[in-house]
Amino acid sequence: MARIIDTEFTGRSVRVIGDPHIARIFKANVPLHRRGEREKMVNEVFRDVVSNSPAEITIIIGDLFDRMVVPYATILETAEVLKTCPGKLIVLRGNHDASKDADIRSAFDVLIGLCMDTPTITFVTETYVHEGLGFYGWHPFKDAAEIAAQITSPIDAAFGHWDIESFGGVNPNLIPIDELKKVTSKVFTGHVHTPQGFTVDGVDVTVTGSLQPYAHGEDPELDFYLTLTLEQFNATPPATLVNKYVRVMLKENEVAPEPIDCLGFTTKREGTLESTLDVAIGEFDMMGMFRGVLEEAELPLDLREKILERYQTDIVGQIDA
Ligand SMILES: [Mn+2]
Repeated sequence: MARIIDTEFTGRSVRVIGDPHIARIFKANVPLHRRGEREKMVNEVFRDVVSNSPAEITIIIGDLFDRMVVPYATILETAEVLKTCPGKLIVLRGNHDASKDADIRSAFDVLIGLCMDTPTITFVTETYVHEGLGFYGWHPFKDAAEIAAQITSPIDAAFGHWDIESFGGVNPNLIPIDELKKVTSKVFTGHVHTPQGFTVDGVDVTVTGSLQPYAHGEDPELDFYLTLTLEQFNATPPATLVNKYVRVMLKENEVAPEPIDCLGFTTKREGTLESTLDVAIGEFDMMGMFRGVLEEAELPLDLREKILERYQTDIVGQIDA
């Protein structure tokens, strides 16, 4: 399900949309004939939550794009979707939307240019205050506390793209509670992909979660990503797994099952790192390398698939035969 929050602040309706990661490529462990499906699904959900937002203020909480550079068509389509938003649209910059290399212009920067003719859309690269709500963009060269200090008047809520924990050492993107608590007691953040909420120093923090879960470990609702023991896997009708990513945990002497028709399939042996070797031997390294090269060259997904399919049927098929 889409991770969006529909709420209200002193009479203004607000929709918060979790990290969309448009143009994300789902390829790890995805069967060849299912490639591209999830990408399409993410695009459709994104269009739906933006175009049909019931709110006066719709907020995209960062990481609109999955990476710095995406195909031209994707930027154009995204601009078109943003312009369908019925009310005011505020888009925060996330860490995936800007580079720490000052010379690089990202897809996000191009998108800002494309939307300049639409005054109802605001992109937030530092800070912005709108009708008593405070917005904080991710910044490649300024830390979160420095950005947060720019807003000094009380606000009904703060919206940012912050980490919620430090992983040792200095984390410049750690949620700047000390600064935020001076101006509000209600905070929303993207960046962390698993929805959750907590209170710290009297500040209510809501983590929207990404628009959809994008990996095992981001999906407590089990909408897409399932981790099963071999026993559970064998007891589950394969038809119920067709639109799931399935990870089968294997005990030491269990044999990896054959892949089934699903969005993604992988096995993991207890106490080891994730491994697809058991099941991916058929497409071994050449396919992976080939796919990587095509992706780097930014060929359109359907063309990529055609080339890979030709390779698979004409070359690998011949060798196998
Ligand atoms: Mn993100």
